[in-house]
Amino acid sequence: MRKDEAIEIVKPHLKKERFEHTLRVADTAVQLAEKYDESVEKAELAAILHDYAKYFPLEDMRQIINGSDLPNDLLDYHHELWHGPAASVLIKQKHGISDLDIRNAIHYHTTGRAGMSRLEMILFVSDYIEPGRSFPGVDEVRTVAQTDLHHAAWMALRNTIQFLVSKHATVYPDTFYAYNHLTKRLNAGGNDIS
Ligand code: DGI
Ligand code: FE
Ligand code: FE
Repeated sequence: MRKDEAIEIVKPHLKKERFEHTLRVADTAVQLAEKYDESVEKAELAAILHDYAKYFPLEDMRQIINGSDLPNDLLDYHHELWHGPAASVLIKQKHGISDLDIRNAIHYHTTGRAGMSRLEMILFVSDYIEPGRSFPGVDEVRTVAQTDLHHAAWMALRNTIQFLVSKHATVYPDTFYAYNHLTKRLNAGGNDIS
């Protein structure tokens, strides 16, 4: 699918700010794909489509999740976690995108997961560091993303877990699995991640 076709699909479903966020995530994902030798086309397409289902009615997302192979335990967690998995199903069913790496990048863009592919990490980090984001600590993640994608993904996961815990929010298991996986990897590599 071409970039302009993907934009036409998502644009009617996104508010203005969310559409602008989407374009910034796409720019960031292209930059990271160039840096880390990933397909620029895949990174751009995954980024354009990643928040496709963000404003779908909760009932629609619930139905998509129930009617698919997606884990039903998603429905026991915050509905913010539903839009990535729902979009990964929709882009295949409605728009014929079957590339599994693109679909996984979209599926896991909110939670992360253990053993993310390079494309998955590029989208995960791009969504976190795009220039419109102002989370505490985001500048540090932006800097690290220029030299170490795994470390940047680890920092984004750490910050998100800390943020969720500070709000007494639940944390979806995949987010912990992603964090643990990258922690082991970084420790094994002798990186100082203290
Ligand atoms: O859709 P975006 O706003 O661009 O970003 P996103 O898809 O990363 O959604 C982030 C929101 O999801 C953020 O407000 C935190 C929330 N969230 C709720 N529960 C979890 C969670 N994020 C993660 N990683 N894990 C959770 O369990
Ligand atoms: Fe999202
Ligand atoms: Fe997003």
